[in-house]
Amino acid sequence: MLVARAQQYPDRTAIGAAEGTFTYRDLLDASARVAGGLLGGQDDLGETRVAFLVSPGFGHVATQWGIWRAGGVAVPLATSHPPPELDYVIRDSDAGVVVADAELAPRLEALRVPAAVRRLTTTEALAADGGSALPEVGEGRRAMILYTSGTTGRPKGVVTTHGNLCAQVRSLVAAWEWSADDRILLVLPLHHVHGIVNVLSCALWSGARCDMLAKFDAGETWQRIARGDLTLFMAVPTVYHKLIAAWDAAPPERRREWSAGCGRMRLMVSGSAALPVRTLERWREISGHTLLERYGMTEFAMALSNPLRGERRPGFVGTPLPGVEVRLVDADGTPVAPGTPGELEVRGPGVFLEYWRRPDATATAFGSGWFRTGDVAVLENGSYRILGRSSVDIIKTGGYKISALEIEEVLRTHAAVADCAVVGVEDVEWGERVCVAVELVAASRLTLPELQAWAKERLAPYKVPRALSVVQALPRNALGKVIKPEVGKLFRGTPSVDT
Ligand code: MCA
Ligand code: AMP
Repeated sequence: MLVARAQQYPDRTAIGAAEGTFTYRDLLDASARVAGGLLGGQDDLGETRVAFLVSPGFGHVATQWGIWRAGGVAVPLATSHPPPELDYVIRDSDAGVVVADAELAPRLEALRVPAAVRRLTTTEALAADGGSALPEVGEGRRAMILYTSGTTGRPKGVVTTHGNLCAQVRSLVAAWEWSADDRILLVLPLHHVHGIVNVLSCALWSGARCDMLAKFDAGETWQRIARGDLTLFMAVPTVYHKLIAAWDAAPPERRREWSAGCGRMRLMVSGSAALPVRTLERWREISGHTLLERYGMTEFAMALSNPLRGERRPGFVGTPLPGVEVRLVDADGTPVAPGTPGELEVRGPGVFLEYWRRPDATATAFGSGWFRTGDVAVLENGSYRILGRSSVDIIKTGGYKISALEIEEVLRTHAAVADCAVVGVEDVEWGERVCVAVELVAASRLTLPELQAWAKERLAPYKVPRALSVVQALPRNALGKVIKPEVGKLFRGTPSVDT
């Protein structure tokens, strides 16, 4: 569908990036070449997983579209991830091909990628013949796998079909009234839904323009906003927090230019984690915008949103988006009355197909036919409010969802760690920060910088602990289970330490 729509406005600008500006015709041509390179004479990739390590920019989008046009399943790899995390995604998705930017390709050398996996650089893929016949790819076919942390084991692959993606994009385009005249700045990573669906795909579906930064930077983001040509901005609360800090530190003349740039936009959106009311209020003072807060999850993209027009209630995430049904249920799965908290369940054409090669996890998540989110919410005066999660082991930091158990498993392999417990501790900037309490192996020593340096080689940067407490014994209940709220108390009031 994206391709068919792009053919209607070939001369409009699709992407603005460090490498230049590119029209929809450029994107159609480049993605056809990538598709030809991936096909290498075959008719159809037939849902082969294609993992790709490509920096945000035109090459990334051309690769993503090229994979889809060749009938493959797109598996984005995070440019911030260390080798073990990349290795896990490539192996778990059982990728048949790995595409990487020439300058990022050496990172793959360090991995134990099976010899049968084909490797291609983006330069090679883009140099292929764009004239190959491309397959018809139906809506029911698998399109993408994104990795998400859960309450058990390692991250799971969330499989969305082309039909799911279409439904997710259509819903947001309708609710937030995207048009070809929109222009958005992408500052979020491209291995998660917020950047991929809400920003990039909605823009390209609409014939709009998406300008991309290689990486979020508060000063650069403000300069782009100040130019006054953006109509939309979407980010996680931590990004707004950082933009506020940069504004507060800027001289008055610059503040005026930056705020004026916000005044030219039609909508600014926050999501992926709870937006603190204080951040919403401060942002309103600076920008004149009441941030539109919405609620989503990798498994279905967006479900609830405050209105584009009408009152946006601080602390609330609004009502179901077009095409989305939600309900709140008690522990037995029985729907609860308005005003009573319950677990949020979601149903609709945007809800994912399955967890990749995990039929048990898929069956559990869809026990009742509805998808169980694990989030607890309440309906008050016609609007939903997220109260928290049913599991203490899911942490949201900087908008990233991570699993305490996964981090603990890695840290337990450190020679000095006899046992450990990871918790998310509330933090004004990051939402939560990752903290760890450790029982040491006899006669060992461990400092936070040592642990961080060691962890950085094994875990994504946002999973690395920011505080360490060495304890004689972890607090446990009568059954020997660690009492996480007690662990959390060890860190109240301690400053976070960057790595
Ligand atoms: C980085 N640092 C941290 C964290 N991450 N400190 C505490 N907690 C963290 N989580 C430290 C680094 O160690 C570093 O310190 C300094 O901050 C800057 O690191 P850097 O990586 O450059 O950070 P950044 O670029 O400023 O990153 C902040 C960020 C990023 C832009 C907010 O975290 C981000 O892109 N988050 C968005 C994730 C996202 O897209 N989530 C959506 C998932 P030092 O300088 O000392 O080394 S999808 C989803 O949730 C659903 C579908 C939904 O509803 O949207
Ligand atoms: P992810 O798995 O990265 O897609 O993250 C999804 C989770 O982010 C949800 O299950 C929620 O816990 C959280 N989340 C997303 N948006 C919001 C929001 N506006 N308020 C509170 N939590 C949110």
